[in-house]
Amino acid sequence: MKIDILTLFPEMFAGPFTSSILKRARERELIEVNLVNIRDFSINKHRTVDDTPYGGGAGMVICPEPVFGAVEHVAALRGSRPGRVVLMCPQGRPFNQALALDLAKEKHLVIICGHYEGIDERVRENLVTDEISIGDYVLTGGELPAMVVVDAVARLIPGVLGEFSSTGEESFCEGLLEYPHYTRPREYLGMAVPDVLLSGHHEEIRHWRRRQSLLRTLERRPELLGQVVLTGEDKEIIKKVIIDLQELI
Ligand code: 4GM
Repeated sequence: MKIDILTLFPEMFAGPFTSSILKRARERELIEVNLVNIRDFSINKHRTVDDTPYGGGAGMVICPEPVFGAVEHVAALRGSRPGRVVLMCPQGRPFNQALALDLAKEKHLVIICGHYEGIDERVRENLVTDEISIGDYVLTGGELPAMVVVDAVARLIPGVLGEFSSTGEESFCEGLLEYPHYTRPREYLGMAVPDVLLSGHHEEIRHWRRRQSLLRTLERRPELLGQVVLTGEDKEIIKKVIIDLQELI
């Protein structure tokens, strides 16, 4: 996958993209990340990219010309229009695992990182295909959100996590939260690993993990359960939880 990131601060991406799994994915050419400085497409000699808002008010707005120029540049570089042009912004659609899976199908992504009070509306209307938010909070720029999206998408590309790993067994893939994990030692400061995990009974372990996933989801994120297809086993587990709870009242 080719990812072009349009930003005023390309240096911010150095850490995450030159470490760990994203570094390896780039080395193996499973992803190609190209950082484009929006300032290089400024149309004035002072290299400015922002201006005061029409109608007045505080703050600055990113002008349309440098952003259109930067998108034209990446389209020419790639030889075609990008599949999706994403704008990271607090008003966007909430980012989640389903959207990451959808974006992971694309051959070419463009991500625009805004700043200041925002970006000229004509960029949104004519260039952007997807406005995405990583959460209900405002940041100083779209760079950290872009890194979050690239990380979540890249790990879904075959080969990025290694040849045999699966991205399917963990939180959100099935819509449930993940079960607890343990490794050695068997006992640490008096805290023991649950016996069932040491039992070697694969079926019991699978059932325990499923139950833990359901309990965690019920307790922490009950709204997620509305979107999950529950199996017969799941329904039995939940019924039993309800009966156990009723005994307490
Ligand atoms: C306004 C318009 C994204 C502000 C475009 C970006 C939070 C998020 C910005 C922009 C951002 C988010 C920059 N803050 N919640 N600030 O995903 O890029």
